[in-house]
Amino acid sequence: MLAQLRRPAQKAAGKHSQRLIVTVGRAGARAALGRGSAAAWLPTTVALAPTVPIEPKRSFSSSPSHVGKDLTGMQEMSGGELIFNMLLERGVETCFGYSGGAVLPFLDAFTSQDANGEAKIKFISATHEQCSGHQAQGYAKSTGKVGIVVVTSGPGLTNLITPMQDAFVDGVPLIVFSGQVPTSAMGTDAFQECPATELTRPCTKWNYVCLDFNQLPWAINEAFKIACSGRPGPCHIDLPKDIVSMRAQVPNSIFRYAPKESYMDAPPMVDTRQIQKGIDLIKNAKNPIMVVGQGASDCHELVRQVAEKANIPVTTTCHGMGIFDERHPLSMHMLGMHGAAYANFAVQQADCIFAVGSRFDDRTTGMIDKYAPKARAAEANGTGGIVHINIDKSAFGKVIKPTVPIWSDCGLALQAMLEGIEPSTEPSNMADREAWLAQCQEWKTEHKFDYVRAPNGRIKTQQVIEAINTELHEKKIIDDREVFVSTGVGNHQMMSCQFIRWTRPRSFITSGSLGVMGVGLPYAIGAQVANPDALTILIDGDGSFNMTNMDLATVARYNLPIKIAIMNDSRQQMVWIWQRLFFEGRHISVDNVNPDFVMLAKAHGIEAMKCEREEDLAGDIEKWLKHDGPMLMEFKVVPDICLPMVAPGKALDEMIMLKDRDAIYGTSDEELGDMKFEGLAPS
Ligand SMILES: Cc1ncc(C[n+]2csc(CCOP(=O)(O)OP(=O)(O)O)c2C)c(N)n1
Ligand SMILES: [Mg+2]
Repeated sequence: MLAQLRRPAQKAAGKHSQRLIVTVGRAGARAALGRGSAAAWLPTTVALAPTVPIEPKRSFSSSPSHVGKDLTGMQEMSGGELIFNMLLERGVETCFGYSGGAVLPFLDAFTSQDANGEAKIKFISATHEQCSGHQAQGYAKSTGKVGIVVVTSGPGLTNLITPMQDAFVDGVPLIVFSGQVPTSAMGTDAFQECPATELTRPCTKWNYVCLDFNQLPWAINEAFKIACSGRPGPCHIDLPKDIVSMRAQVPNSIFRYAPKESYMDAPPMVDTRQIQKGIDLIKNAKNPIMVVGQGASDCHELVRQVAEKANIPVTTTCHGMGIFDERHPLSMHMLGMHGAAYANFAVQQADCIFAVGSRFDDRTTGMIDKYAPKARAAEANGTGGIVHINIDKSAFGKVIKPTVPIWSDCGLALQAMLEGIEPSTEPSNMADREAWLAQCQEWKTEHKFDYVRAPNGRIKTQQVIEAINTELHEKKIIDDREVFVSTGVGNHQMMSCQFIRWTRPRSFITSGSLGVMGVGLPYAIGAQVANPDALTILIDGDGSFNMTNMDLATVARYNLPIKIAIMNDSRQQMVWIWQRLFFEGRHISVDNVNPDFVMLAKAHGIEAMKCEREEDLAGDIEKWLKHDGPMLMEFKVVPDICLPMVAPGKALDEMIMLKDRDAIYGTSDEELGDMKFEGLAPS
């Protein structure tokens, strides 16, 4: 891998080591406006100016508004200033990151201030680059805007691999800028050198190392376009120190106002034949259900209109939570491995599955061979099947083969379907639909999320989350202001899905696909920075919190009023359960030796309290949520199993239910249940 990098890098180093000042010509400006290609950029119109020493001076000031700006002529600036000014034109207000030698020439541009002495782009410094990456994801997940991360070379960049892969699989728009050693040192195993683009290739939609000053504007345009177009995802630009330090005459026209619409690829044209096929299938189905994923985050109003007009029950994935208000009578809440039994029953019994912006992640299908048997049978006799809207063509058939694939932006497709979607008024069909909706309601009542209370007035994670939910809804907090909830990964995460009634898209900030423990605190920081007036709540596991709790320093530094709840069960309980069920109760590496979380928070100057009794729960939660400023509440909880649960190798509707709890979990930690499991533990 390194050998591959060395050859071009060393060649490039030779080519550029003499050049200190260049003039970016018109071809460059063309490409910067998004109409050129890398090839159009390269040196034909680059004129070498006399060599001068690199000076740490800044001469260019940019404003995010194009109005009244002189776009003719040229100005001298460094590579770092060029990137910074392009970010401003793209409306970037906040970046996340960490310092380091190789990135200093770029970082220096962030000291730039407006007329009021405010930073033109706010720079949020974290305690670890992984935290910066997850913060930028929290920012992007909660707003739909691109998250920007700036880190140094070597370890700065390697610490970002997890956030990049997390963003890749969760479809989060992210642009990472990493410093790199000077081109003359690349490939020599120089101090803090790593083969950056080689490392990030598999976990980005696109990456690039700028070996020439002239490539900078083009690379930035590409990164914004690719991160935001189609299914969003991460891009990475590696910035050798000499390229970013270099000063050049740059055409002002590069800094033309650039809203999202100017650089994003247009969505695919809606294919009206596929739309009609989808409408026909849904209209005539007797037992349809909508499965809504995060791809529909920006068209929640249309999701509601379609569901109501077609009179179809709606279930969501964990990233789709809140796109369809869970208080709506048609809501079947979350489906999947720890989803609602009623949602899973409905999917397996449906003759038509209408998937909107979801990708059939294995956590939502159970065993593929046994998925949606009724819809498959209906497909075979032409009366139903699977209608799948997705903007990512590769999602079709990756896991589940659709009867009708609709390659489209979800909003455009739903808009096109809205008019014709009402159910067929054939009397037999009407009666079937009524019966289906009644059946769904019956399942919903019979199998609502529940748990067994802890003895002796002690509390459980489910109970704490239920009480937080009660406070949010009964006091109408969730109606009066925006509320974001982030989590770590484990039982507390799934229990948050189960016991909070979600009402708005993008309000649940979690690591759905990579399942990264430790994301909760930095995600919450990113969401709070992006939405300063919102109530941001972190519901974390003790194990997950231990992975990044040093980022309490970031909460304190920026005085972010995040409300942190630690579900302290002294265990990595989700994995503890798998050991109990699938490894005959042999436990290893799942006990947590925890710090005193209250003292830890106080050491950072953050208010903190502990709650362990049922009678204190409601009052403590009220106090905690009302606190002016950040506050940590440690809930000392009795560990439990998260049910329902689709065991591995089982169909979506073959769940371990609450009534099976004693048989599998036993009645105490020492006493195992009798139920034996076959197959592998979940991963
Ligand atoms: C970085 C990382 N390492 C390991 C895992 C595997 N894993 C999944 S859940 C879990 C336990 C989580 O413990 P905790 O945060 O305390 O949550 P709980 O299940 O106790 O609520 C582990 C170790 C993971 N998801 N992420
Ligand atoms: Mg735990």
